[in-house]
Amino acid sequence: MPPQASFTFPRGFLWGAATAAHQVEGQNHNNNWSRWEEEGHILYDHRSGLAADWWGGRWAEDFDRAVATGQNAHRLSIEWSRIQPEPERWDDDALDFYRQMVSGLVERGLTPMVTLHHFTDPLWLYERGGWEDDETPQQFARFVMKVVGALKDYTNLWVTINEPNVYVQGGYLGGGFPPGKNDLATAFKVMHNLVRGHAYAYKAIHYLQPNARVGIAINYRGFQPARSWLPLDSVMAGILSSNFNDAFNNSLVNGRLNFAFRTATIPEAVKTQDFIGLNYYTVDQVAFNLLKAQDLFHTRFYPSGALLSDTGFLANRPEGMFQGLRWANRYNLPIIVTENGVEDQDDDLRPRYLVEHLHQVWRALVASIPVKGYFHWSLVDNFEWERGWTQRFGLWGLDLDTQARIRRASVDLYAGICKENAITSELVEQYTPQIYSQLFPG
Ligand code: IFM
Repeated sequence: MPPQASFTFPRGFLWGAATAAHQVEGQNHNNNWSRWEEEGHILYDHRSGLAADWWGGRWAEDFDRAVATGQNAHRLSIEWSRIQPEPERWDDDALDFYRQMVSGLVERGLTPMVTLHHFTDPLWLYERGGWEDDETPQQFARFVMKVVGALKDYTNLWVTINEPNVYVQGGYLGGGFPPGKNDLATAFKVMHNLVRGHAYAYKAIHYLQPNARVGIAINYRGFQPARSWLPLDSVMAGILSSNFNDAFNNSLVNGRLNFAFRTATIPEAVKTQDFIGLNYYTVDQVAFNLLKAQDLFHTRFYPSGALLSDTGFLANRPEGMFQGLRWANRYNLPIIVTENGVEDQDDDLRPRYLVEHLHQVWRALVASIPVKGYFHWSLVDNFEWERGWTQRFGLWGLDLDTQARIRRASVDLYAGICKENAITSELVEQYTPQIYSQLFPG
């Protein structure tokens, strides 16, 4: 019998999963992603379709599952195109739907965290140029006022914009998101407007709810020089990190956006964050490559021998979680891990990925880094953007034909951790025996 030991988390730690409207709701027909799907840009021509049918009401059963399996929080997002289907029309029924959902979390004892923008834009906004349009930040603030007015009785924990860095990379630097552009100047303009949009939203939320806690969820990616002896690899890794990881959050500290080899001053953005939301998935090796002018002279890859997810999209690099948390701590604010997870249909890697990443969160806590919660991506399999249904990130699997939920072993592993508020040696022995001696040596 192995010795009893545990890595214990602080009392009140938030344990949850994260979801996003377009990925789980289904029946979204009025945003840039539904258009993108219709235009055939998704792998294998997949469509979000019914997704996990939350718009049909299945959110309730998924919240029941979350609470029955030990979670005490949930992060979800609001679909802008439902609340404001046209520039001058607000849909009160849609607002009511979200009111029911968010109060449904509270009734179940789950602390809600609400994201106001998670990749999708209403079609009318998209057709006007989306975040390329300098009016969009104000438009976003109007929408935010509407939502916060409706939901502020149920939550005070808000994420204004999910992964603005991925939104820009995906849509404006050739990453497979709408509108499918690849242009540094436009990418900079969009990033600039996203910072402004966040700042206006921050102020609007605090105006309506003085005790609100508002942040963004940044996608932090580790960039490691592939050859430590080659300065050009380090330079490239530094350029990637400062553009992808630092640019947005730094602008919220000093009011200066340094991105895509351009600079802008945005004084209204200073001090518009109450916590750092960290989405962490993996670390890339970065190599300078003179032949890759179209990729700004670098290649990125995972180290040989790394444990990869089903489609090779992610490598298991738990040490990057600790680095990400150390990075986040430079902003001297409380930190919430707003996403972390792996695509894994058969749940071969997920248990290990989960335990190793949470162990790094625990390490960060021991190093006095103020981590307040962890949201696993995701609760149930969902529509993975340009990768469609090829990637399965859910604790629960989803049978798209029947809408049946499939209980993966990770559900019970995570339930054990949430309920114990700890990674215990018993859980590790039961679910991830292959890393037992690594976690509990001797
Ligand atoms: O599914 C996405 C999510 O919408 C944003 N962060 C990364 C996840 C996994 O790809």
